[in-house]
This record gives sequence, structure tokens and C-alpha cells, in this order.
Amino acid sequence: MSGAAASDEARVARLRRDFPILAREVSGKPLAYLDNAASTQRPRAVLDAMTAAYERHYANVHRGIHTLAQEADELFEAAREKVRALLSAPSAEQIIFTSGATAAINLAARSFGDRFLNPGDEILLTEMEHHANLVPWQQTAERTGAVIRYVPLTDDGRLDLDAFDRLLGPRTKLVALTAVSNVLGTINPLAEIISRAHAAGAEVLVDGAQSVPHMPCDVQSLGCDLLVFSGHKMLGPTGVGVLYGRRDLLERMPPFLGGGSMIREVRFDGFLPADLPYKFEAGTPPIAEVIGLGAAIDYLGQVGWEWIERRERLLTEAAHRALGRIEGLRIIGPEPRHKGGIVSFAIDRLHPHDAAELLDRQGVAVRAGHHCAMPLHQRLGLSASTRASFYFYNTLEEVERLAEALEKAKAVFRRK
Ligand code: 7TS
Repeated sequence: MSGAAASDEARVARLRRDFPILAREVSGKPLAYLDNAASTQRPRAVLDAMTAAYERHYANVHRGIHTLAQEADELFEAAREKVRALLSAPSAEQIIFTSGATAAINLAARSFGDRFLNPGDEILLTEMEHHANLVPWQQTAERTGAVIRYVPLTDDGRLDLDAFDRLLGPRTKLVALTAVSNVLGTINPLAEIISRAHAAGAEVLVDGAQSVPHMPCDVQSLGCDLLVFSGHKMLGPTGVGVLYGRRDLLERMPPFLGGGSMIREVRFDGFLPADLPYKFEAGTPPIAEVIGLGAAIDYLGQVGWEWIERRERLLTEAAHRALGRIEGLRIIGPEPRHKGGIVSFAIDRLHPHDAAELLDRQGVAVRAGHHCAMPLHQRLGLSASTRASFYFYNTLEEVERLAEALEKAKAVFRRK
């Protein structure tokens, strides 16, 4: 190991002490948590911020004049500002808190669809989308009469950009795609796609669930019109996510959920919606969770975004090398240089669920199944796959343990 690599591993060892759960044992072995694409773990700083919110500063937000309500409100809005800074968004009013990426896409699909889509209009998705970026658009298409088209993949699991150009047309109103595939790990060329979509007059929604936690994101230089992500995939709590939008677009989009907080005025014969961002935030929001997400963003900023990205590239390359040595194992997706920290694979005569269970017996946590991307697996000719997904706190040793555990799993099955 080079000096730089050794000092990175030493830094990771220190950072891991911030995550109580990473010290756990599973099946009598140290836990190797390689299921970060499903959800990451939380550092103490996030848990402490949430506990402090409940123990010292808790009240409902946006309503009270009393001290606790003001403190809660300040912490809540400070977290909104942290998200704004994270995304380099022009203003905090363009940051809408939801319960997660799924809820954010549903909000966008309903509201954008109701406002802008007519029968025959086209929504362009890709073959690698998570169900969260498929089903809401299918529902919207059903309601509006819009038509969905899918950008196909190349054989190595990247978007076919020539096909994208052919599919993009005067009827395309929206392109909705993931920044990083949760199965293939593919990092999509967003800047290129967004500029081509805009040239064709279409808006672009980016599903940032697998990118925002892992790499720097600047919505203004990217030029996306809408972007979503979840807190729990970036050290934050469950139950909180974000929809960012271009201001004029959000202003023209109608509210999705109705209720308290999202109105300026309510009469017996109707209502006037509140200004951004509140018009999209009906009801009591996930207050402690938003504050926890703010703490997660602080923590990630201290770790350093460039370092996080580099670290995950290193782990992914190591995983490709280690898994590449296993006979009968096929990695699904492109070369590491086109990928985030996600490595999915199929092994001859070893079902993904059996693989994941045998790995668990060796303390290695991975996910098996269709990973909420059934159409993608269909396209790949697989019913399921096994997926290892990394965060900066994973170690090269854990990558080796994954490979060794897979060799053992194969051996167990050969004996059966
Ligand atoms: N979009 C992508 C690309 C995702 O990977 C996920 C969750 C979502 C949207 C939905 O996020 P949620 O927080 O609203 O659930 N992906 C996964 C996964 O790959 N394994 O478990 C959840």
C-alpha cells in the first residue's frame, strides 16, 4: 500500500469511530456494511443533533411565537440553508422538504403533470431508473394522456446517447433520469443530456438519490430544472428528502398536498397558496429529521466532498479487481471510471438471495434482489442481482472480505 493509501485508511479508521453501529458484530464477525445504496449509517453528530432538537429545542415550526417554536424554526430554516449551499442553489426558497426522494418525485410528477402535460406529450425516462422514477410518471401518463419513452442502454450499461437524440423531439416535455444508477453504478453524463434536452425545449428532472450523497453537486452549473434526493442515503435520518426546482418552474407548478402551512389564505370557497417553499410543504414537516439532515451535511462537508468521491472510486476499483478474480462472477455495469461506488454482480449457479445470506453469515451486508429496478433487470435478462455499495467509511479490507466471503459462498453451494 502506498503512503497516501495508508494515510487514507488511517483516516477512515478514525472516521469510523464516529459511527457507533460500524463497531457492531454480525454472525460473530466484525460488520462489513456494504449496503449503502439502500441506506447509509449515521455518525454520532447526526444522532446528537436530533436528540438535542428533541431534548432542548422542540416545538412545531412556522407557527409559534414562543421561544421553543422560534428555536425550532431557526434550526429548521438553518438546515434549509445548508441544503441550498450543498446544491449551490440560488435561494433557500427553492429547497422543498419532503419525506424522501420518492415523495419528491411524486410531488414533481403530479404537479408538473397537472400543469404542463397534455395528451400526446412525451416524458423521456431511461431503462435504468429506480421504480421511484418510473411509477410516478406512469401514473402521471395515465392521468394526463402523456406518453412515456425510454432511453435504451448500451451493452456495458450506459445510456445510448444516439438513441437519446433520436427520442428527443418537439413533443418531449420532460426528461427524468437518475444521475447514478442504483444497480449499475453508471454515472450519467448529465451536463450533456441537460443541454441537449434544453435545446429541444424539454425540462429535466434529475434523480440525485445516488449522486448527491457521493459527489459535489451544483444545480446552477448543471442546469437541471428539478432535482431530488433522500437524507438517509447521506448519513441523515429516514423520513426527509428534498426537491430542488428552478424558481419560475416551481412558481408555475400547483401545490400537490393541501393542508396547513401551504396556504396564504383559506375561505369556504377556496384557498390561495403560500409562497415558495411553503406552498409545497403541507402539514407538520419532519422537524428533527430536517435538523438531522443539516448535521449530516455539515459532517460530510468536514469529511470533504472531493475526498469522498476519490475514496469511493478507490473502493470501486478495488472491488472490480477483487471480484474479477472470482470464476463465474459477472459484474453488471460499466468500467469503474464510469461508475459511482456501486458494484452489482451475478454468479453462475448461485442465486443472489443465497449469496447475500451466506455473506451475512460472514458479517458482510449486501443487498440481493431487483433493487427496485425490475425493468432494468428484465432488460439485462436477470431476475435479480447481488449488490455491494460503498460509502467513504468502507475499507479496502472490507472489499477483500467481500471477495473471500463470495469464494466461500460458492464453495458451500458446490458442496450442496
Ligand atoms: N432513486 C434512486 C436512484 C434510488 O436508488 C432510490 C432508493 C430512490 C430513488 C428512492 O429513495 P427513497 O429514499 O425515497 O426510498 N434506492 C434504494 C436501493 O437501491 N435500495 O434500497 C433503496
